[in-house]
Amino acid sequence: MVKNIKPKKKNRRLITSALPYINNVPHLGHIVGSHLPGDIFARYSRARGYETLYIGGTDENGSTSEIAAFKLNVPIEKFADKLYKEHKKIYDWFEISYDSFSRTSKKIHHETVKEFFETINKKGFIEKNKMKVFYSPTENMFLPDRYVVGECPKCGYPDASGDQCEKCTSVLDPSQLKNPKSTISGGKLEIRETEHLFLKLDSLTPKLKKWIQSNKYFREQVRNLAMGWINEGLKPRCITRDLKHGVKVPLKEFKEKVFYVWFDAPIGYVSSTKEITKDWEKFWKDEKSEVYNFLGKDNIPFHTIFWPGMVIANGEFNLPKNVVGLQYLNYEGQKFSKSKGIGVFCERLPELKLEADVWRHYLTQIIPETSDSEFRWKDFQERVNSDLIGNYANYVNRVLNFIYTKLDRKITKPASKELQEIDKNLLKKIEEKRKSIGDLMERAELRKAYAEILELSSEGNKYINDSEPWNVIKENPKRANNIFYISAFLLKNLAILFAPYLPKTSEKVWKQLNLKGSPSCSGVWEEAEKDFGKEHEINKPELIFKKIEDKEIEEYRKITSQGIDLTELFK
Ligand code: B3M
Ligand code: ZN
Repeated sequence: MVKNIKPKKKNRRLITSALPYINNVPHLGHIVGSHLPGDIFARYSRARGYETLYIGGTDENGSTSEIAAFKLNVPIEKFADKLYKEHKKIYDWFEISYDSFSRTSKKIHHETVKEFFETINKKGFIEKNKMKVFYSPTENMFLPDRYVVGECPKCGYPDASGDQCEKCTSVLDPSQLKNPKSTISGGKLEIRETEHLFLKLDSLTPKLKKWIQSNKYFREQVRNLAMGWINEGLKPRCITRDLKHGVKVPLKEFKEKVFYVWFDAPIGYVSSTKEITKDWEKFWKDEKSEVYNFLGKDNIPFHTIFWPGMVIANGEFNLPKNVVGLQYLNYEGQKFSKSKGIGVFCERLPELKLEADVWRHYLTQIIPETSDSEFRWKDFQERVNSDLIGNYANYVNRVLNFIYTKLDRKITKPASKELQEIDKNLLKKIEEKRKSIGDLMERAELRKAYAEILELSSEGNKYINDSEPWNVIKENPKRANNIFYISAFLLKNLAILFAPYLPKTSEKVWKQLNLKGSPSCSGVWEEAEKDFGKEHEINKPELIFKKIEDKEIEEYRKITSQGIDLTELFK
């Protein structure tokens, strides 16, 4: 019925979402800021037949987790075990389809970091140098990164931490902060000089610059941010810290130090891959393999400068094909804050008894792809009731119910000469949309692609309205059959196109259509062009979603604004 799309030889894809720190349980901002877009892209890549691995894990080293455990007076290992489970539970609930979700506390990771470092060191990209670091007389220790807060020298934000200002995303050295204080005692700090290891980013600049400038896929903001750093002039960056907790530096004179968390964490992508397949090198080093990173705004400098710098210095790994940097999500015009009860805290979501797909549907539409975006309950309700239910679920019901009740659950393939103009137009539109949606997905423009899929679903509703099958069937049952053969063909296409976004819903539609296999299986896009054959019977239709009422929204808001206090987890 529709022209064949030629299958082409597919590359391999390795997709990552930023490894979350485990100092807290994730909120919706974390989900839309990397896990959900990474997941949608991974599911899409599988559907297109790419040999795909979707890689994640928890970032457990460095001062962030150390401080969180310290504040609760819980040993770091116990703390990390618990928080890992809480994170994993939430990503599973959201149907985030990680092929590997590892931990940077694992032995395999420590070994991988050591090897990676040794290669860079051998190649001459590491140097020793002195660095000014904060020393706290009260605690009698050096205080790196998140142990120090102060004023950002670039934008004046008063709560910048030692390694980065969260507000303007500037990467800092702790000694650059103005009015620095200890986050533990609030006490004043002294500056002392100690010896550290540095990655020679300055000498990696030409290659980094070439990679950034020649990358066709980067979004404007990502490229501009990265070029901003290059233009400012890259300096050697310190990769060691005076901490106990982390990956030990494999050099005698540095054995009291650990690696800076942003040195070991990205290598976590590699160790997490290693953990699940002996073929990990195929995914990382083969030229037919593409790496995609999904991450939040504050992680952009690390994924466009620091980690690619490490990759270039190492010389054996592929540079990412796209670094998909997402902006921030706000909540009803404010910043998420667990302590102030502002936001939606994921650990409470299962209590609402709404399916994950309802959330995925709304969250997709507010992925902060090009600018910061807003979560609004009113908007949530409207978009679920109008787009998901009024448009898509309505289409599903109309098609399946008509076939089941009026056509004795059967559809028969129309002969080509029976096709009317209106049918041919719809078939053409399906083909065109599949192409444009595919193009958007390739560039990871997931929000736009989703809007196009919803539009295609509207086209389906319009087609049914315009062809008036409820009248037609009285005089011409054969014509009614033809209308629904084509409507069901569109529904099958929608199930495939929606599957990366609404995986469970697509499974249901697939079953009700009585199709074999799954709308999420590898290479399923090739199936989209195939019709149902000469004759096809569907299964009994079932309602897929329920409208959200005003009073429910109020209840949801109340429940989800109260995140679980971490102390509760350790009682
Ligand atoms: N853990 C930052 C964050 O959670 C950091 C990402 C690491 S990705 C290699 O936002
Ligand atoms: Zn700043």
